[in-house]
Amino acid sequence: MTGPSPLEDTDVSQPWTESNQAWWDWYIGLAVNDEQQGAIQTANPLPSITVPSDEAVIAELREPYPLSLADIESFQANGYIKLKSVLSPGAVLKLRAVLVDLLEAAYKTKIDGGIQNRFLSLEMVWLDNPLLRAYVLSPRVAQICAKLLAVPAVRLYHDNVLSKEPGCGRTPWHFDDHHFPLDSHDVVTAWVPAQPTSLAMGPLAFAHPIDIWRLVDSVNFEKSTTGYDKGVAEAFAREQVCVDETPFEIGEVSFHHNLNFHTAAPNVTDRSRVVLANTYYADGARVIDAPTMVSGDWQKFMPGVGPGDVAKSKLNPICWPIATSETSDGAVC
Ligand SMILES: O=C(O)CCC(=O)C(=O)O
Ligand SMILES: [Fe+2]
Repeated sequence: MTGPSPLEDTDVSQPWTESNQAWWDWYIGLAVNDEQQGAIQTANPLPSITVPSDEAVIAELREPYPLSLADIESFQANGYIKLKSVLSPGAVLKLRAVLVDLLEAAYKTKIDGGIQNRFLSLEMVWLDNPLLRAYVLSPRVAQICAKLLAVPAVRLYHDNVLSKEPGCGRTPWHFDDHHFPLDSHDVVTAWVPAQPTSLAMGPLAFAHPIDIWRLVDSVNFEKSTTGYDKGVAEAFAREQVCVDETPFEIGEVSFHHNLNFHTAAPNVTDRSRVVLANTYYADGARVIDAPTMVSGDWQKFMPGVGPGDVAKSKLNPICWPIATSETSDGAVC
């Protein structure tokens, strides 16, 4: 059987023309996985607590988070930080319930064991759901992002509901600079797990410090093989790069820079690993001149914005600082 030549396989210049879900199906398939994955384990029960009202959660999502100078310095050195208690346990369980309902409706399956081995996604969920809008446009989360990046204002790029179903394999090594067609390095993703996330569920794992991307800059991206994931893993092993692969306790959220390299292990539990991953960027950033297929369905997230334009559509509200009538540019926040 003959596949594409190695040279053709590195050509990603064409745009992505399918859905965001098709993008994830393709992308997850680029990860190396062990032939024999361990047996599916029973996940610990979700904590049994009273879930707060919508109003209480919305108020919580506006409260400033006590971020320290050491947190900011750590993010800037390592390209990521994991922060505890960004959300209360009740706000996490409420998020999970809403996301599970949406996923079950969209995929006509039961989450937690209905579909096996897949990585399901949804995006733009904040547009139709007032509660999710509060999570995605959260001033608490966006202020953390602005402070970590040391920029005065951040906009939303997009939200992404990511559900790694039981039995789904690894997320390939990558940095998001490949994915987001922005000309800026002031870009950060808040990865918000919607349950406590054990090692067996495949928590996001981060290589550090931030500049280790240079070690793998010459590894060619291959669009139909596991070559890139393998090449990055081998280079990191050779150079003994440190990887932070630790569980997320309930309410813990990670923030990763678009130069940070990250991966995630398979989910070998019987519970879906549901996450809300929201990306924010410094106000003023532009779209790059030549987005690629790795940028996925980016135009959906910025209608009317073309290559080279300032990245500012009505779907990219400024989330921090909170808009006042004087500062509002008409975008919804
Ligand atoms: O959830 C995952 O496994 C991958 C997520 C990711 O790469 C991201 O949010 O940047
Ligand atoms: Fe990523």
